[in-house]
Amino acid sequence: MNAIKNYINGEFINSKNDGEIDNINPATNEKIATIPRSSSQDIQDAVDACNLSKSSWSKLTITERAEWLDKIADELEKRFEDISKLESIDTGKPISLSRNVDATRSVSNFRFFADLARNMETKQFEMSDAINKIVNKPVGIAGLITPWNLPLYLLSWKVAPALVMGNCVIAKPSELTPMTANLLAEVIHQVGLPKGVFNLIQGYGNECGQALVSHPEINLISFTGGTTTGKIVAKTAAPMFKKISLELGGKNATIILDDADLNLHIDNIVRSSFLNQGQVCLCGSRILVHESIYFSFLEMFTKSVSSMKIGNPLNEDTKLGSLISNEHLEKVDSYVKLAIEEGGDVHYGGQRSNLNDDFAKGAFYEPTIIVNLDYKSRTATEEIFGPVVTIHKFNDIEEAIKIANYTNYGLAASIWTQDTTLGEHVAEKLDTGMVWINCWLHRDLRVPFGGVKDSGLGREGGLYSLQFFSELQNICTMNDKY
Ligand code: TXE
Repeated sequence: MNAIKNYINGEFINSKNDGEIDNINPATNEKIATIPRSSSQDIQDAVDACNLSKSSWSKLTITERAEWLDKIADELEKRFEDISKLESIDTGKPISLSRNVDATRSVSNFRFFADLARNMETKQFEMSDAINKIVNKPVGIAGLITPWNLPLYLLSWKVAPALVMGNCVIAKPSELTPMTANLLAEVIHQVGLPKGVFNLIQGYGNECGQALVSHPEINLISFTGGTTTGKIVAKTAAPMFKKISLELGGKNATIILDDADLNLHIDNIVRSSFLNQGQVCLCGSRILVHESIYFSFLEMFTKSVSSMKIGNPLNEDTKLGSLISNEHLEKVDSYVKLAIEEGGDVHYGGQRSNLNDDFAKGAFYEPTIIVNLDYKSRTATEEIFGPVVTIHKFNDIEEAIKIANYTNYGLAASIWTQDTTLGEHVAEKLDTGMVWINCWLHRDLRVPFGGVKDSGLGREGGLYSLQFFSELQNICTMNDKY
């Protein structure tokens, strides 16, 4: 049994209270590890470790810190297959996905931010009689809280910019997916990052997570997770004036205009709905189709969905693995039942998948298509975060925009049309942080990433991350000859 520990001040140690939490493989429902059930005492130890190291770490140049990110990336790359397999076992996602998305992006996140920071220009504003120099100073101690859907992908997305901008880090991954965060700590230990600069605390969100957010010496919180929890985090951090970034839930629209090239795009549209079993905040869970192509779209979409193989996440040809847990499966299934109560029809799927042998107890759920549902219904406006899409007709562009905006979320959307000028016009009318046209999850790491309304606060990505993970100081110097 894998006994995962915390990583504090350069040491792998148990929680002070010796509490433990079981870690389950959701595809088999078997216990695969234990993790510490950390508390505020462990958070205090991590804060003490940061206080011992933050002065020397912040005194390094940005180039020296970028070199540390490169060392971490190189060592992570050596463990590429470990990351892929652990992520698949811990989350239930297909190994092809954990390889191509999770492991690949975890390595590239460190490389990307190392290069970006190295080449960051210092800003100056000249006046007739003075010069203004803007300095990026470290914020101090960064609390990074991450969810279970893309564990190392999202943790590395925060750790890399936080470190390179001179902060010390206390990371708190989801209690459901501790394994690749632990691997990152092993890699960081292996490369010899100065102790206390990176610390990892495992445990429940409402225990050590809450203690992290409320600790007075932690200056910044970067949170990715559910909207409900995001509100709790914001309420705790706001009166302490901590820097905060919240990347929360989504209920994203996929808008199919009447001229969309379905033969070209149908598989990518299916991917945008069901990647990671629909457990990606960017997934398109509401598909809006122009009425003139509704039935031809529905036929092509259903055919493509039904061809996806669901099963053992470690099989190379598996397209759909298990959900994160049986508890989450029950939540997803409750929304399918709600959809029927709200007048919808299950056009495809709609129940737990019956697999045999080792996977009989796994959290497998059929990809589900719901039709004839009012776009104002709860099922069509609340985040389900599973392999469930609702499909709605629209008559014209204005109606499509109205339906797309009819949700409390505002994270992302995709628009499929051969008229990209029209597509960009529609995009600007959507209340979201991000829009893809004729593509989805096509990522340039330099762009701002985040949402509006219940999808969160702030932007990370590229220079937006470097700015978030630093305090700006302006130094205005009068020239002495004036
Ligand atoms: O998220 P939580 P969960 C959505 C999705 C999902 C829902 C809940 O709808 O069903 O969120 O998922 C920590 N103080 N997304 O339970 O609870 C927790 O330990 C501090 C969308 O995973 O938000 C974990 O590390 N921390 C999302 C992290 O917060 C707390 C991806 C996220 O947990 C805490 C995942 C507290 N009081 C879920 N309570 C996305 N945007 O991608 C919990 N945590």
